[in-house]
Amino acid sequence: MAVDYTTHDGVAVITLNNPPVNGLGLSTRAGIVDGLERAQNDPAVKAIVLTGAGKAFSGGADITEFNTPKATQEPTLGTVIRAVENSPKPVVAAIHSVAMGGGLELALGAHYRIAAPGAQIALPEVKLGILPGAGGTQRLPRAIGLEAALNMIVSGAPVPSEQLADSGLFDEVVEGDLAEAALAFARKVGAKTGAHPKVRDRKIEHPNAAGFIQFARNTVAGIAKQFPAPHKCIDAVEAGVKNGFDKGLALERECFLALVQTPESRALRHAFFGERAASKIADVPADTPVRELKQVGVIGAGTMGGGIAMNFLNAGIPVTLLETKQEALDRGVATIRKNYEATVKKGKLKPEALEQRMALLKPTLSYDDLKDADLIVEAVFEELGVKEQVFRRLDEVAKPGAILASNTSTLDVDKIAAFTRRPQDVVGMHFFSPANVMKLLEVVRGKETAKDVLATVMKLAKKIKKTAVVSGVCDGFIGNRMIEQYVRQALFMLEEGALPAQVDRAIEKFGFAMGPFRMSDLAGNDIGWAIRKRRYIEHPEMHYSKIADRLCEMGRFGQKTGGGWYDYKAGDRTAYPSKVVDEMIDAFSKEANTERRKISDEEIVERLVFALVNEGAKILEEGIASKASDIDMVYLTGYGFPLHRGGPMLYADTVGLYNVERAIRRYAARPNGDAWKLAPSIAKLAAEGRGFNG
Ligand code: T1G
Repeated sequence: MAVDYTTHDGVAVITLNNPPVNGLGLSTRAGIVDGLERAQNDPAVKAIVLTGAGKAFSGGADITEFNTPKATQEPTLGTVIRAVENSPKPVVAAIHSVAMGGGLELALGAHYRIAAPGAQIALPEVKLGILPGAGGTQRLPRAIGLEAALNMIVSGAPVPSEQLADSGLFDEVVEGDLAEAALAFARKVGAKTGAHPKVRDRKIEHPNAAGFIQFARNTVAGIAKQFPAPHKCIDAVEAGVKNGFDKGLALERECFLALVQTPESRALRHAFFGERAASKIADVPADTPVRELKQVGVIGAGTMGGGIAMNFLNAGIPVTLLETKQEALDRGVATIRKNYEATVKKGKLKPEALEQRMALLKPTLSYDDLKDADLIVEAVFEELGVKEQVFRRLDEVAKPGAILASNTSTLDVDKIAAFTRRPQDVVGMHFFSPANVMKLLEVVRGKETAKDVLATVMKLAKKIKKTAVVSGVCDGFIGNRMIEQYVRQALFMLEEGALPAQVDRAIEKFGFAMGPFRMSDLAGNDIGWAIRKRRYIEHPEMHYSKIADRLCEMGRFGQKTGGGWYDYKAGDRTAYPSKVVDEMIDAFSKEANTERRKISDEEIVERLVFALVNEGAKILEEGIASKASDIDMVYLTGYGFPLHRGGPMLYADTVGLYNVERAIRRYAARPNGDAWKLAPSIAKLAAEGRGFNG
């Protein structure tokens, strides 16, 4: 049973013991009810303490049980909380570390609550696309007031327990030994006669509840366009304010059961678990010893090198930043300082923290200064010859056991490793620009990369707050290899009848942060041009529309040249549709003897997204990515894929691989259809009625 029961001089202690975070799964829920009954039936027991073993009081309902029979099997959490609340003997919840979601709702059912300082208190359900489903929308407003409760429920943000010390939530916030304090408190209340206080009996006081709730609705309307849950949170709280506890509870339950079935909630839960699953590598045991990582070297003080260096400085790790020329080095250091100053100006960084971080930065022109680094990340020019020089030099200078990482975005990490006598210490760490902002880090595993190197880099990624996803070695790894197929389709559609603004608008309506043409104008159309030129030589069989080359031949590289797919005005980043480009596109279709046709938004979205899905399926087939959720995490954290759709692979599951397959076969039979080689796994999974994510 995931619950322990002990007694101590008249106090029964029910301890949740369901690692890792005392999720309130079925066996835990049943264990609590059993413990309560044992306590009621023991005349020596005068009071009951409810507490959690390990690292949490409770992290809430066991979300691995969602959408399984266990989730709604009795005793449900509602039943458990009613049993706690209706216990004739007083129940004291003793909270440490984490009381979240159902865990906090359970504590709210107790008659008393005491907490250690520093505990994270939250109702984060909204971040999973649902709402508190065990009375949280009714009890929390009665415990801490309407405003504080609604803020916590709609944001899902944790609040430290000491901040709630005077909120009416806790009877005591105790320093020192929580267990002892809980026993003492229980003995005290156990000696009392008469009824014990229930949160549900308190009133929700507010001078203008209707006004505040309307204000909350207006706020949510602005920020939660794609997500239904925040609105339902307000509905449930409002029902309790207007119609009383029981009616509010009934609406809460109704909303919960509806929300847990929504694709948005499935997407958010998928992202929650996907983030955690990404850090696990099947053949690298979780307890693999990691290498010491006290200081880092970064080679290259350009945009990428500077951004990469900031990640380590932000985590308090000293960085030696190497450049070949003093003025490039000075420029790089100045840019890092400027970035921090901008953060200070926004009030997100204290001035003294800026100086602390800059003090950790050691600029140099000499490789010898890298000799003590535990990890060296190169971010030099994306050309194999340049990488070769750097890695041969590192092989001489770096200490034994130093991890040598390349930030390459397209080159072969195995070839780079072969420039050294220590390929086992070489790994790819592909950051995304701006490197100090984007969460995604592709960790590229060479065929000889050592397991402890991977374990060390994955642990470091957590420390620098990156979502690290392991990729095998192939051209473009996971993200860029897929985006190449996405861009191919975008270009074909221009040839066939669409215009840049229409394509961007359609995919941005689907939820992408930025469409392919606005994105290309931002990144620089010349970058894609260089890759295509390489592609034409290495893969002449890969048919590309040459329309983007025509744009580059016009010198229209994007924002940096004042014009790309769109026109731009000085100092204004707005993308204005360009007459010149539209005419070029028209002319291009004529030269290609392509009869331009109207292309629907639906076709645009299908061809762009299924191009990602199809390539993602091949990446899984080849073992470049180990799981579909890894591919989704790459797209959610590095490519602006809409979170409410859960990533390309989950989206394909939502559409149904049967339908994805039919669409791909349809496009394969049309002009430019040679770009569509259906991934065999899509047909196989579709035939079995399965998806990528089970
Ligand atoms: N259920 C199942 N597993 C969970 C879990 C949960 N609620 N929370 C965490 N885990 C797993 C996680 O997958 C990971 O597993 C391990 O615990 C450590 O997590 C009715 C219905 C609690 C603050 O949304 O915010 O209650 O990878 O790496 O950084 O109203 O986990 O080790 O195998 O994040 O110390 C509401 C979600 C549920 C809380 C701990 N509760 N969890 O952070 O560890 S819905 C939540 C967190 C609900 C009721 C409704 C964090 C944490 P593995 P971790 P951490």
